[in-house]
Amino acid sequence: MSVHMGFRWYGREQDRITLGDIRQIPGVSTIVWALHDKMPGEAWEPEEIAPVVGDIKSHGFLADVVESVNVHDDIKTGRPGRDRYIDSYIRTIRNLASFGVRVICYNFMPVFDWTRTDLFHPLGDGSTAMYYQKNMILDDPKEMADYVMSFTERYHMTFPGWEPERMARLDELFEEYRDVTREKLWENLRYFLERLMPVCRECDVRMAVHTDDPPWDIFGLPRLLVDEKSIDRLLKMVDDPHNCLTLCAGSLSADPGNSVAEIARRHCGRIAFAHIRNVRHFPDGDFSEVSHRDCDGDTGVLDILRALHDCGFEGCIRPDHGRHLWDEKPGSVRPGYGLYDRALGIMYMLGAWDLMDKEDAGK
Ligand code: DNO
Repeated sequence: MSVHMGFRWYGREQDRITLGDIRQIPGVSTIVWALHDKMPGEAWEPEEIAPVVGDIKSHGFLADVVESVNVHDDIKTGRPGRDRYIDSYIRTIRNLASFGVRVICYNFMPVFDWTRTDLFHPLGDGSTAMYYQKNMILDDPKEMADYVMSFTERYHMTFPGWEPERMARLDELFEEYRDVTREKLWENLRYFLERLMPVCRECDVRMAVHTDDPPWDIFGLPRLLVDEKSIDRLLKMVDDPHNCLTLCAGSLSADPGNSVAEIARRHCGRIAFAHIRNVRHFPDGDFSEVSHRDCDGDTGVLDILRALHDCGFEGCIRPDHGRHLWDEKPGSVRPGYGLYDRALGIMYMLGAWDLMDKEDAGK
């Protein structure tokens, strides 16, 4: 069963890694891409999509998975402006579909996307990785936002979900989310998906919501997609095969109570996209990202791959954050998205997958 292996690429302007570099990693069929200079809420136009898809295809890759089309805060908070932004989201879906895009990853996290307290934490072997120190994420979101944004300022590197324009109005954003309880956020997600589904059916595009990272509330903001129960709720709430999940192994497994392999088995048909990475837990709730190798962390990478393989998963799998190795230093690498460790992660996953294929063939 051939595996559909992806690699996230930030585009010619924003990534030092080239499509030619990625070509040299065995087994990559799909470039996971986005128009990284678009603000949430802006429609992606055909003339902007065409050159990127053309570039990707001319290197022999598929361009059928997009990560992410970010969702405007008015949609998440349910403010009156939301319909206008949903209309422009729908326009983006249609435009992407016309270029063969079949999976759109997005998230529904309030204010912040992924959250870490150290982007280059030493691992003891000379490499660094992203790290989350729980007691630093308590009351003051500013400190953490300033830390992440200091990389943007110093190295002119913007991170999806951490748009400087949004971070500059952090107080206002927190104010907008003040009355958005967990139930309201669920309701707003339902409203958004119900408006999208007819277009997704028509264009055969699967919306794949990313699980929340980390999978718990931060700074008093509710987070929805955190465990098996909440994923059940999402998929039942809008029970359409185009309402799907991005199974992010590392996000879910930051909570030791989650079994990602079980979630994969339970919902295989509704997982449109899988992110595989590994985290190591510490007793105080801190966690560190580590190599993709199963025994280096607590995620259960091999069990997850086994679960996906057993259920005939045919969606795209990509290595997720990697460590920063060798010459990858702040400024020269996008945190979590260096070349080397993700390439190693791919080889590890392909090794496991090929072996499972071989075992099955011999049965
Ligand atoms: C982090 C990523 C996330 C993801 C978004 C999806 O590296 O996994 O930023 O792309 O949450 O919208």
